[in-house]
Amino acid sequence: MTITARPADRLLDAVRGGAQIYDLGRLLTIGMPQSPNHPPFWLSMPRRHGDMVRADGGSAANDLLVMGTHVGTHVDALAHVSHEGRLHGGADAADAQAGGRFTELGVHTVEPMLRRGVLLDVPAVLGEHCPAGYEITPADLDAAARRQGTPVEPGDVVLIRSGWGRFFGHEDRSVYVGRDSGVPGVSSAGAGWLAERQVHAVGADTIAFECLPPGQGHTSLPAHRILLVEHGIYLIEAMALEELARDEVYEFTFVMIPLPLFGATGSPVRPLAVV
Ligand code: UVW
Repeated sequence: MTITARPADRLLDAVRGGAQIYDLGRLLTIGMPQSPNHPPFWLSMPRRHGDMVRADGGSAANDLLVMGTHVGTHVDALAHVSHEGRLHGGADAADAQAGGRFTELGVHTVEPMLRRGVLLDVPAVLGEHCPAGYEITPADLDAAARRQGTPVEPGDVVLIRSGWGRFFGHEDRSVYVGRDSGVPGVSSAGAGWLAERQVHAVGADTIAFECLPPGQGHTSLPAHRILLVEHGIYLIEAMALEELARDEVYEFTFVMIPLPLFGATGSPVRPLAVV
């Protein structure tokens, strides 16, 4: 597997201690907010210290993890969404899923990402956090890129901050999920803007990347269709983008390694921004 090496010099700086690393992944905990479309996160400890004490007096604890692959900070593989029975590239979705694994477009085919990353900070343009259900428009994206001086280039990973990430840790998890109130994000027009720029992947600080209009739940996802199915652009959801925005870091080396889960539709990830 070939990995784009352009930002490697900055990574070397990081290894030498000359760069800062931002963790863009959310803590995975039981009860964290997640889309009702997916099975919840569950972790238990079936073996505790003392359950099996070795001859040398040592013992090991271990865990059992059960979770949907689209829970917490995660990447959507191209197999995740079909439209009118077709996956990206035109493959028949029914055929592709027949064996219970997506051999062609599963998340094991998503290469580790080492690319230019750009944060588009929309609240910095609007002067406030995006309200619930707000559709982030191409004009907003243009304005954010212009204000920051970071034009989007082909092959980039573009992270869109709406400000909604502040609700991830809210005691009422339904606020972040936004089933009734809606969630801000791009819709068809914004997805088209990203696709025109031939980006490699996109991400956001929200549960479904795209705008969820109030009262519609997670039922209609046009940006998923445009990006995943029509253009082969990966989606990263539920990202932690607050620290990048706080430090006004808009351009960075983006690093992300999906788990090579053979045939799966997505993977939990812990993306990094290196500056
Ligand atoms: C949602 O379920 C809303 O997100 P995804 O399935 O794209 O991970």
